[in-house]
Amino acid sequence: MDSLKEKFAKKAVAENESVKQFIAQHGETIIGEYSVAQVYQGMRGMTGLVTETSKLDPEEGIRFRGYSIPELRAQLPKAPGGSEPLPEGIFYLMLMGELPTTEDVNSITNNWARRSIVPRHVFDTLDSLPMNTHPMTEFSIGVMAMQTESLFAAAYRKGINKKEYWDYVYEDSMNLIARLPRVAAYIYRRKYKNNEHIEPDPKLDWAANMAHMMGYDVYDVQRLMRLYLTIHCDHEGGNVSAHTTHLVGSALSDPYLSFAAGMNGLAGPLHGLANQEVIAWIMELRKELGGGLPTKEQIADYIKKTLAEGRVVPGYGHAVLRKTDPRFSAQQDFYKRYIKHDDLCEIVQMIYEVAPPILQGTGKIKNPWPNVDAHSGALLVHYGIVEYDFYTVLFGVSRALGVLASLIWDRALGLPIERPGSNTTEGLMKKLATVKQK
Ligand code: NMX
Ligand code: MLT
Repeated sequence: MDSLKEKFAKKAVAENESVKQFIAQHGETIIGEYSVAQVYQGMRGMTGLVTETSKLDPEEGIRFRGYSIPELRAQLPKAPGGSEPLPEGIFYLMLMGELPTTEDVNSITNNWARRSIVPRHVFDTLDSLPMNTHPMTEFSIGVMAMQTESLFAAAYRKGINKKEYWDYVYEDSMNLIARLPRVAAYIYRRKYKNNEHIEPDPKLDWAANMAHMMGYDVYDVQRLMRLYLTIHCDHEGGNVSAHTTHLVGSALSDPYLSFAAGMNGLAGPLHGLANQEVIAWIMELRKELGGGLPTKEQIADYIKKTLAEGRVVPGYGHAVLRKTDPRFSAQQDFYKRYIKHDDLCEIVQMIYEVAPPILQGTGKIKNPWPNVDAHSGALLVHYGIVEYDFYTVLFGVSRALGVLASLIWDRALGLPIERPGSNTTEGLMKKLATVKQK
């Protein structure tokens, strides 16, 4: 058993006991009420899930096991000479609930490097797809093609005790995380770099290897990739990709099937695909103006035009957040600290000044502030990664860390199949009529 798995096993036994006691003691306690509007409007604000890895506060933003992004940028272990955290560290934190040592992080890097070989048929599957397939579709298909490797599915077929589920889900999740950068880079190089591929470098950490296999062997891109893959990893349990992975996993679909399902949700323009939409939207603005830096007035007009056309302003708004997303602020800080001047990043800053009052002025948009996707593309473009259809794949590689750490916990805690109730409009109307009569 690897050392992380051994530590997790001990932790899971204790946590399982404490959850059982909690349910025994407080199982019948009412923790909330919900309205008809919430049932129709995407269950906003209803707590219906337990997710241990992170918690989102509308005003403050995300905390991973209690730690904010600025705290983690300071406290998580870095690569030698590096200044941004290694994503291996946030994975350890989400799984174990405590900050890792440098040794813990190095051990995960080595563990993933050992597991990172992608079977040939996965590349053959990707090679068979038409070149105009969207990278997110390819990513999902790549993950599905790897499902042949699922140890959970194989063990379940033979027959396993429920108590052992988490062990196989852990193995599948670690293998999947280890292999995703290779699959993602393969998609990138096939589509945008003449199908010329780059082998992984076993000496590099997970994020640096991602940059390396995409063809960016410079320190600046490694640094960005470490931050990028850290901050996109989790956003509590209710977002579409996390919730979907959890839901599909609750049917005991293996981690490959569950994660691919989550990625199909991340590929939606209101979720992760917004990162490519932001760049496409800014490029469209620049094209309309014939290039150069737009003025604030031109940006304001463009936002108003977007709204008038019944479109969303990508990168702005959030279902939970009611302030600037700290993931946006972390990227803004990255820009100011390391890049200092770049036209596209300057436009992102100008939009940040201009958009919120206009969005607020509509009277209906609950959060006029930028989310994570408002900034990420501009940083990638700065370093020459201009193929914006690919950006959500990078988001997906990172999101694996959170949703798969959660999936391991789901099975360790023995959570049941998820099956909420639903009603018809007629049924709800009848129910309300009886409530009113009483
Ligand atoms: N531009 C235009 N309209 C918006 C925006 C926006 N950025 N944000 C919200 N609205 C509209 C929304 O469409 C809704 O309109 P209607 O009543 O006509 O249906 C109204 O404002 C109220 O929506 P909210 O309650 O404020 O937002 P909701 O929780 O429904 O949706 C998002 C949240 C994130 C889907 C929404 O803000 C949005 O579409 N943003 C743009 C897309 C985006 O950036 N998504 C990325 C989210 C982060 N991620 O990576 O997943
Ligand atoms: C996310 O990172 O999943 C997004 O911000 C969407 C969300 O939290 O609903």
